[in-house]
Amino acid sequence: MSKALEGVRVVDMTHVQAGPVCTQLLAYMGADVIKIERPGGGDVTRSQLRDLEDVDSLYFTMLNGNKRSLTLNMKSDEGKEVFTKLLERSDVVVENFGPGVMDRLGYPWERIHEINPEIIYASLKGFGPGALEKAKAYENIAQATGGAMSTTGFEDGPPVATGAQIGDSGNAVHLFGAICAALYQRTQTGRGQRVQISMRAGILNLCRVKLRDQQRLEHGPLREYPNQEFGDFVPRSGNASGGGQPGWAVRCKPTTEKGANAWLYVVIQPQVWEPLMNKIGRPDLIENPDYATPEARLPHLQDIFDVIEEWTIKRTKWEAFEELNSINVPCGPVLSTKDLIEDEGLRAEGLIVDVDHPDRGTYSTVGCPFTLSDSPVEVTRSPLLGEHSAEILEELLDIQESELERLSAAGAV
Ligand code: CAO
Repeated sequence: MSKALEGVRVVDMTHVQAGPVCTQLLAYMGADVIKIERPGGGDVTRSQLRDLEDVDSLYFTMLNGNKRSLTLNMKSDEGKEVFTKLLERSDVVVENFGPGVMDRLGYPWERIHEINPEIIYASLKGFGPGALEKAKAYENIAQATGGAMSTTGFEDGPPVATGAQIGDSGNAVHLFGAICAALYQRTQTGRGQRVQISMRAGILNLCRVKLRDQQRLEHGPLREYPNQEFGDFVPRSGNASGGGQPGWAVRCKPTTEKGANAWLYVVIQPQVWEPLMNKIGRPDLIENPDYATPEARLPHLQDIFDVIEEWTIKRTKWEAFEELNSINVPCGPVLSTKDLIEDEGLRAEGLIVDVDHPDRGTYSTVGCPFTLSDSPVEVTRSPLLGEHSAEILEELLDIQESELERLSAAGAV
């Protein structure tokens, strides 16, 4: 069966997390992704957070599956020559270097567009134009500057970063979507274009509802929030959804000595109020005027979740989930990373996948988060550094062994 992006060649100059996750998605969709790396060390993540000596880290292997690796010294004349030819023969080039790096290498957008007017040049930076434009950025800097940290955590505690990598992997998804849109437009115009995203822009997009609440504040307190007092900005609201349906994480019976993650997240839709109160043995609250309607419940949400917790604490999170789910109460157990990686259902779904690697043996990785009925994904391992250099140079640029030796001796590949 064909793949959605079969025939699309991607020059992948990305490193660390945000860029590589984007190009891995392009590769999952069938694009030929050629990862360009500095000879010697390659992407810095190959050797960061290593669990095994001298073996590509899980940080690298889990973000760079399904790609080919070409080593190229972009600061040498020979390396630039090869890169220019690659651009001529490719559809997309992606990079997430610090500000100004591509210009310093001699490849601003104008030059790339001149070399190949059909190529899509996608870049991800920390920030767009303005005061922060020249700043480098990592995950939590994006979360801090895009509105995520100031709205995450509890009111009386410090701002908190999420475990989900919304700045890096989250923006990789934004960039993936933008590249696919540009590829589609090219089918009509025949022209490539420049695609740009900043990590902060992506976070802001994910914080859209918090900006909604910022404007609602002008008309009074946010009554769906558990907070008692409001200033002139959206406060941290713990585990409240702050949305149309109130929710909270309630404690359950621990199953391990440490009791880690013995929690269930419960949402009270209006239509489940009655069955929920019956289930937890509090039918007296159903018609109580302080609790009978969603509006009446707003000032008492904390009391209500305390009452629910008196019931869940006698059950494990899975027992409580089964019982509440059976009466259609939206809820979900708080799952640990151990729960997830050992989950047979996620493996059956192809979301946790085992891959063989020549140096590290088998490792588990995360598969493609979506499915296309006409474009199956087969997850393959990440490449070793420069594993496909000879193959790519011969196949695409007709560079034979003797020339390859010259390039290698010059330190270009
Ligand atoms: N051959 C030769 N040189 C190469 C090369 C190659 N194949 N690939 C990269 N380089 C060089 C670049 O030319 C550049 O050198 P100069 O600084 O001399 O121009 C350097 O390697 C890379 O610079 P950088 O600024 O991208 O890297 P850094 O480690 O200093 O900063 C990061 C890393 C992530 C902070 C920065 O790249 C950045 O802000 N990127 C944009 C935001 C982003 O993606 N952040 C995600 C981080 S994941 O948590």
